[in-house]
Amino acid sequence: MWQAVASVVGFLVHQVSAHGGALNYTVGETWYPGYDPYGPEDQVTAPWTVQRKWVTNEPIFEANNISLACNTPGTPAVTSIPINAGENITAVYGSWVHTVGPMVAWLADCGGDCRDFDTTNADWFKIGEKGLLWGTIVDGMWFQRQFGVWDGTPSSWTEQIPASLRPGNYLVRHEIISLHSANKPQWYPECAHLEVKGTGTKFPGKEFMAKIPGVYSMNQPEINLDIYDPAVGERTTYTIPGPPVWTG
Ligand SMILES: [Cu+2]
Repeated sequence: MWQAVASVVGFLVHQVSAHGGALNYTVGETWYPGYDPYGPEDQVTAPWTVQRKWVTNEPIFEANNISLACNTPGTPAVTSIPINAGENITAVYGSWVHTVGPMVAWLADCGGDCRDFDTTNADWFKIGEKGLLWGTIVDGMWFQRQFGVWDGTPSSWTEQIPASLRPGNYLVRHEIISLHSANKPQWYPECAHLEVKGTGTKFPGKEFMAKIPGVYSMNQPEINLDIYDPAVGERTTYTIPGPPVWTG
């Protein structure tokens, strides 16, 4: 129960600062508390810690920042979220306030124990992404806008672990890219450790893989844009950068 209390305290802090991140995860009815950047320091060694450490809910502004992988400092979690291939994982945020930009969920195979895994070696693949649902870039319905419920309750984002994925230890990375500041994209990434179970045998090929940092750059018009320029903001399509989503 004290874990739930810690999350509520963190949630209040996040509302005040108008930024945020993935604070908790759910699989079915089971809750897994994440690392709270405004919680006690001993979380980092607590036996329940499933999320890589992050120390501020401020965004990352640079496409080539090494912290783009798993935030700052992104040091390993203690344990993992058990999940069967084919099940859904939900990332639960505090009350999310930004409204424009894509959200992408990624996995990377740790090739062994995720506690020993350095993300500079990671090959990331997408398992889900959420972009512009309808309307225009500047004021249309992005999933990011719909997901921010504005009534003080948490925002939830659900994606499926592909049913045919081979079992193993994986990082899951939830990323929100906020594009409301002209030509100044904001990244909000957090990672957790997963133990994927099941009888799957598949793994995505190279065409689905990306390096992070590496997949984004300020040369991409989907990343470096001014949504308040009508030539950009009035468009009704937005292509999420990076490789295609792998669905198994
Ligand atoms: Cu913010």
